[in-house]
Amino acid sequence: MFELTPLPYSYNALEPHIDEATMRIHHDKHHNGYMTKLNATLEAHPKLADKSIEELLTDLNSVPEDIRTAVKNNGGGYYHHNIFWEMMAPNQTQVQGELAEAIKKTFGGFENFKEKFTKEASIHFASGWTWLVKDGNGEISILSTANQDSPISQGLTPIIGIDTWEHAYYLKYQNRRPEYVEAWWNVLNWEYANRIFNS
Ligand code: MN3
Repeated sequence: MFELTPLPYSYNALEPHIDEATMRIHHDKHHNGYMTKLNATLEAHPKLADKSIEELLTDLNSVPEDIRTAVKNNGGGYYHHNIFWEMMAPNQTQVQGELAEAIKKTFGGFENFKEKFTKEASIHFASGWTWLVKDGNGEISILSTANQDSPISQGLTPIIGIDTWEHAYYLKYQNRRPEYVEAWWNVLNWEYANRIFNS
């Protein structure tokens, strides 16, 4: 059975950028909902019970066809929120070392990267996510995915990512998604991103 881990900080820790009410509903209702449905889906398949969520999503073809879509959607939703909370932090951190170098090399500088990513996340026409991902060769790129489709199902490692489902921002920002994306940069956990990039 998969479990819901508490947020690594308090519900109001990301204020004023991400508000407490949104964090409470997002974690306790939405994230919890994906987990509950995932567990219900896997109940009839005890053979899958020993697998980690990463293993399930990395190799969706090994998941029985009758539950594959449910695992992709609810497993993706469960996993993405696990890492989304880790990708944010109340204290300001900075991109460093090799990840900073890779961003410079790939996008011509941090500001260019930020602009490109912000634009992509702001216009992504779907309930989904926008990510910075790393491929098997250590190359990085910006990737948007629909629904809860996971970069790890494509063999890519998410380094940072933003939830662009309306439930992630609508209480505070309503239809102003670009404002939410701008605010999110203030709570990015670059220590996490640096660590994942180097792993
Ligand atoms: Mn969400």
